[in-house]
Amino acid sequence: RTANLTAQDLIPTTVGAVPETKEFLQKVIDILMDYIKAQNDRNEKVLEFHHPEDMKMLIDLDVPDKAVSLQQLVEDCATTMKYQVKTGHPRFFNQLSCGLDIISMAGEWLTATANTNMFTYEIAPVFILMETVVLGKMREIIGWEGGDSILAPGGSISNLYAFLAARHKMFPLYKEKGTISLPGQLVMFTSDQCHYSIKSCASVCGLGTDNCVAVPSDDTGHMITSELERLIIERKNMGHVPFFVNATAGTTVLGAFDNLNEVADICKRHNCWMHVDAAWGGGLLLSRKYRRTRLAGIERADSVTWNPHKLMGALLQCSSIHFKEDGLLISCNQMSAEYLFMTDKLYDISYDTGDKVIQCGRHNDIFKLWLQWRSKGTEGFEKQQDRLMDLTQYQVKRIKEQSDKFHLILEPECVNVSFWYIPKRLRGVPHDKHKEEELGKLCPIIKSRMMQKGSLMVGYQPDDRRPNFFRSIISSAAVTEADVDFMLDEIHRLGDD
Ligand code: ABU
Repeated sequence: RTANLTAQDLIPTTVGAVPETKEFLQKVIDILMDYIKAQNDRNEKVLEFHHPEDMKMLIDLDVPDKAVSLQQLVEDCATTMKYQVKTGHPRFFNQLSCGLDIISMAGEWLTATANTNMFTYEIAPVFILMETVVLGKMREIIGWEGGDSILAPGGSISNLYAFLAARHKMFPLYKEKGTISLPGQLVMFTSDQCHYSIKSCASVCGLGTDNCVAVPSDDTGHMITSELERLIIERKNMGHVPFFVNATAGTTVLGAFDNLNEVADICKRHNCWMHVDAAWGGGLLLSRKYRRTRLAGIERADSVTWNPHKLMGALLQCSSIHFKEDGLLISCNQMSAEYLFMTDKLYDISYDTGDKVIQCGRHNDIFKLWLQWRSKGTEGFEKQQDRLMDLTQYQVKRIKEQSDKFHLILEPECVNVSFWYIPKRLRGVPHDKHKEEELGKLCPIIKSRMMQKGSLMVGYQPDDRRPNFFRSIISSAAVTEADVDFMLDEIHRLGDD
């Protein structure tokens, strides 16, 4: 039936078109189920790679003047999914956010169906209450009583909210008077391994990136805290105003956790706001074992970024920013637009969260997380975190058992594993800078082969100390020990010439 119909023949334009609408949606669900089945089939490719110019020939991307049929739309959906990288495939180790949690996905469908905005209780009553409950629970897990939080569009924006609140807390006149109200040049500090969004705060908020001081890290990616203190004092002696320190709990490349207690001591001594960017490592707060060993001291922070769309496996996107002190978000960001945030409403307007943020429209990122949390319980999340860390240890063990073929760069603290593949010609050659250069040159070659074959995806990058090296990520519940073995065996197959 869909062959001759268009969107005009469905609800709402055609009243009573329930069977037609259902048939169309059922066809979309069939495509979706085919995708999920293929994604979980290890005989299927992770991706079917085509260069952009070739891809343009494989899918009709035109947005035409005349409506296409429903049948064509169904085919468009199938073609689109055919060429999408299967980020939930058990052999996708490329990105920090991956996997496909079915319950979270179901939440996302219903979220799309509800199609509401998160700025007022008036139009999103249940979702707003869910946000209150889940974010409150997350603050409790961080170790705070009270406080305030919001879901933001990604970790970078969450970090920006932390910066804005810190500046507002310490220099409240800034909101109305701007830079003239500041006592001098504000300076912020973060390790040279931090996510680039921290530096971006300095550029976006008028400090200039020269006033985002990169604190050196050690060989394993941790901020050298004695250097942090030295640099704060150095800037103070220059007449500057250090006010904000970011500690990273789970760096993007190496997965390192800064020493939060040491950073907290320094912030206290120098009256700086302490922010923890735990966008990546925050999930480990749910594990008693790893909270103790990786995140001790996080409760001493003033603000924490934590992305459930990473280690917790909530669907993209789902990022949260938390504050120890209640009231700061609203006081910092409120603009009191009267067409939305009337003060004489029927209900308690403290539930209108929209004026706490600098955006107006806010996507509903809570329902998928709330539903997922109920489906697992906090205990289920703990097991999930421990399992991901166990699999990472398994990978480390397998790398060490094949030390002729693989070189482990450091013992991982998170689920990032940094390593090189050693081809036949370099086995037994002493490890030095020259050998590292040669190993680095192989990474893009192996990566391009895996993408063309479609069998695997693992990322690589250089850092300040090393040329290119592989960084694999295990953050999907689909991954097993056999997939970890496949990853290493496949890199060997692709690189051994
Ligand atoms: N925002 C960090 C994500 C980067 C990654 O997936 O590798």
